Amino acid sequence: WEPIETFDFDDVTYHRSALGHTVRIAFDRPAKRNAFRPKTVDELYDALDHAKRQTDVGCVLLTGNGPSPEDGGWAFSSGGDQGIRGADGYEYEGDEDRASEHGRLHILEVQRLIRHIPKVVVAVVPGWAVGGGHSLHVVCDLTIASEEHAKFLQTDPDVGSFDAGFGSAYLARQIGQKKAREVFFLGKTYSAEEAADMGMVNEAVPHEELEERALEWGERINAKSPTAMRMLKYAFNLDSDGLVGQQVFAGEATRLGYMTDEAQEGRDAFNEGREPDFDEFPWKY
Ligand code: 1HA
Repeated sequence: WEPIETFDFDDVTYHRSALGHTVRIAFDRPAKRNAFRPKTVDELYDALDHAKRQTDVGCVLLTGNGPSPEDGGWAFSSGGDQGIRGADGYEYEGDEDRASEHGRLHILEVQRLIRHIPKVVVAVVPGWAVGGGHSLHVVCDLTIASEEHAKFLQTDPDVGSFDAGFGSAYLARQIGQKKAREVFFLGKTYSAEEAADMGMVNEAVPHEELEERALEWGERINAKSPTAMRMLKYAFNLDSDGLVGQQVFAGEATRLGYMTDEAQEGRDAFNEGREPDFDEFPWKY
């Protein structure tokens, strides 16, 4: 991995694979099980947005650094940092420029970015995926998890929180209504293998091989047609994203349309002040 020097992050690391076209974005608060605070979310958003604009990158790995220097524990993310949760959201701590801002819940903006980024986002889960961290893995296109250390748990209602969007309703589309309700209502902890059996994890792999396997997935993904992959991701999203899903899919259809001689004739005719001549373009069936 080679570090991407564009940013000076504290809570997130951002790397690019030396060989291929995969980036690795990781929570970097291992002593707190990679809980996120507003600063973490800002950095995560900036890294994802930067990755989005790299036209030679097809796969983003989202993971959590570890182990914890305190006790050796591993985590993907334990969700919102409860220590800085204020009355109306998560507050900027120790950041004088932003300390006056109201509480934030903008991890939801990161969820939307993961949904809309025209690349495959893989959750690489080396340990705990809990609360808002669990919801993030749910939103990712694929999840690969450590056989030994990954644990999946929803604590939202234990701390008086609820992801009533993708974290719950989209999870139900992945694992079914009864199971999704069990995840939230009983708050059981599931291993990687159990989560794979439930359909919310694609593969459980030995911890030592986790990143290597994730990189292999990245290489497989990067070898495919970017346009086909983008259209497929948006097709999968469409029926759970409503009109926004249609808008995103339709935007890509428009792009494909713009690339035709037919659409370019329409543009050229306007710019040249003449009537468009579409005669050579068939009404295909
Ligand atoms: O639901 C939402 C949202 C919904 C809508 C819109 C926006 C949302 C934004 C966020 C969220 C949420 O994420 S709500 C759910 C918040 N997260 C939690 O309730 C999980 C809390 N953590 C735990 O349950 C456990 O720590 C753990 C199952 C993840 C790990 O347990 P373990 O291995 O026994 O470790 P533990 O000793 O508990 O934790 C290690 C250290 O990490 C502790 O600190 P220390 O005592 O060493 O100083 C612990 O306090 C800290 N830590 C862990 N998780 C968090 C945390 N500190 C702050 N916030 C955390 N989430």
